[in-house]
Amino acid sequence: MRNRIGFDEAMALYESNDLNLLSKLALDIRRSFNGDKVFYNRNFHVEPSNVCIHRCTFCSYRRDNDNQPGAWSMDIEQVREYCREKYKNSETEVHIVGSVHPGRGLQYYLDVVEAVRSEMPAGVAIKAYTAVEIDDMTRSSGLSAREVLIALKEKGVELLPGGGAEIFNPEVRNKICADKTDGARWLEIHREAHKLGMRTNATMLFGHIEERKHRIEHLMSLRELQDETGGFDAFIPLLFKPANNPLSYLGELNIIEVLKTFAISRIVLDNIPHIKSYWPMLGKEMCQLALLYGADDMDGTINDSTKIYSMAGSKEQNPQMTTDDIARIASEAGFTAVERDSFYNELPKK
Ligand code: V47
Repeated sequence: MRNRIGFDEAMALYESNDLNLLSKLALDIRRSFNGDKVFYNRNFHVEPSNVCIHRCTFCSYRRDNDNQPGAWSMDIEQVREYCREKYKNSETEVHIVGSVHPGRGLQYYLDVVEAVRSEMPAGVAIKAYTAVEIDDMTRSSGLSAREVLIALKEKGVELLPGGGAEIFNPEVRNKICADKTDGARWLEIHREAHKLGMRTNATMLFGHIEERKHRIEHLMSLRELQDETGGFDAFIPLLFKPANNPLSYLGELNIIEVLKTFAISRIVLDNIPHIKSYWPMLGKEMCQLALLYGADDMDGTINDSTKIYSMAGSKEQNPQMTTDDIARIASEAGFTAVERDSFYNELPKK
């Protein structure tokens, strides 16, 4: 049994400026889980709307209503058309994430899943809806989280993305997203999903007003739930991007702290197999560097289908990568890119 790092030790590691040491510790753990593999998949996103009842201060994407400049909302036929446009015969996953639209209830979200399911060949997995969106579906429908999850599963959702976690600490959360699902509820919804046999991811939004201690607490809450259920596949540290949102004045976190945060995530989360280096948000260079600080998964090809990060100022304004680009980024950092499906089964080379 590996010696488990505690809160104080994690804080002490953050203090260290020995990045070589942090990299080595993180790489040892990533190797024990994943050898020298860097996983990726072929995927695209569907973002049905950016009109949202929540007023998260870190969000550059949300709009109040459908009449505001920059707002969009797809009807079901538009979701179908979008899938036909984005699907290039090789994708294995569709990731649906969007917003909590004031005029939509559970039925719309089920219809979106049904539309995606019917447009995609069998075998293409649907990863859909954050715990925040699911929590709002429980409110609009009067159903429990378990009932909503069962309904989504019946329509074809196979796994949940990790969004909406932000920072669990109530004081920080009250300052950045006071009006949405709290940390305890986020964890409860993932626990319910795990009990139903659904795999899920977890995220942490860092680099805004939170402090190191809040990040470590956040990681420890995830570690505790993972001890209980084993249902998380991947953890994604999401770096706050500061353009066009109410927290813009904060600017972007320095790269040293970003890399330390990847390493400490890898070290603390000794029971979550994968750490994702999400390139549409980090940019390709920082994504590559994060591979040397514990990340082993680059997410996917994306095919210019997500706007959350481009609207927040990411370098990747039209995010898309070929599998050759991904293989090169992995190999330049000393790793081997391996295509996976949504459940981390390795796929044969095409
Ligand atoms: O919860 C919003 C984040 C998340 C900003 O499971 C921002 O594989 C940085 O769910 N700067 C949603 N981040 C995205 C999400 C996701 C993303 C990638 C992979 C997976 C996965 C899931 O996006 C939100 C929020 O934390 N976000 N605005 C911003 N300005």
